[in-house]
Amino acid sequence: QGITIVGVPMDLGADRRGVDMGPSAIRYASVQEKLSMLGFDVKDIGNLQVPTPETYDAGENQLKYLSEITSVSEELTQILDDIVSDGRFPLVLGGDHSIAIGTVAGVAKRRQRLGLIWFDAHGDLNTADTSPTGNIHGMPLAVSLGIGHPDLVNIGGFAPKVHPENIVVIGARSLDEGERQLIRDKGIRVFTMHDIDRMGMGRVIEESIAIVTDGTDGVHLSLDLDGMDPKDAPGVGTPVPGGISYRESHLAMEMLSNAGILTSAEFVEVNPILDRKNCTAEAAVALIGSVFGEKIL
Ligand code: DIR
Ligand code: MN
Ligand code: MN
Ligand code: MN
Repeated sequence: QGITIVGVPMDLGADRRGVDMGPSAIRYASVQEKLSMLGFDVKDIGNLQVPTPETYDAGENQLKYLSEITSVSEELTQILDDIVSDGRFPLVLGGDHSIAIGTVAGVAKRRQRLGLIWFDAHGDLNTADTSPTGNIHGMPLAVSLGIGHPDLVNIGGFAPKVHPENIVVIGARSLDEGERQLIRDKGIRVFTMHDIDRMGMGRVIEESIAIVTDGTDGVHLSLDLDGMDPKDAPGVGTPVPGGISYRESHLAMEMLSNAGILTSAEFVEVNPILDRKNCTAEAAVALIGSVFGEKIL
């Protein structure tokens, strides 16, 4: 199968500069070589053009850079839709997690029902009303559910992109009060670090696969590197201790690969300025290897 890589050097959705260099850092860690070695036909179409924060006014405090993020998201939606139409697997490199608004819109466009795996320390379920920061990278999962500012919710011309019963969040350990409320109201299955400790990652992924494949015709993986423990992935803007270990994260990817359910993926929030010798980008590429079938034996 063919894989098309697209980079989104977005850093308008988060407070820390440097995450715009994430796509370069992941490419430098040899993502294309890894996938070619695994036997895939890989095409890298380069980066989207993203406005530089210094050039623009952040605008409304509770939705910083709303108009810039909206226009990049619309463009990304179109590009993703084209990749899916070509029958290729889209692999998106971020950039902060606000890019998921466009990625999810693009991969949901031609599907009846999309399953969604959200690997993250955070819920990304805030709205302008509940966000403690006004940063849009804390909002993409809510937006994909059709909750939030209409400009974001209606990207791609349809809403919602996903239904609560086909979503799992894996690795949560930092949730804001409004996010907890939304999780309860919508009945979203959140596997917190507590659940991962108690159940083991193996069972978490078995249950996750059942949820995201129930009545769906595609599954997207949105992987925020801050879901991993900061000891293994220090190059992220909002690290939270007590995360998913290096091996647990690989077990998750290996099981998803064996199940053969994924139809698109994105790896976000890699910030090489905050990193230790590019090890977070290297962890991302190792995880990408596992997603695409790399085996130990
Ligand atoms: C926080 C942080 N909940 C916010 N979110 C992050 O700003 O909404 N998401 N870092 O990945
Ligand atoms: Mn910024
Ligand atoms: Mn996130
Ligand atoms: Mn996060």
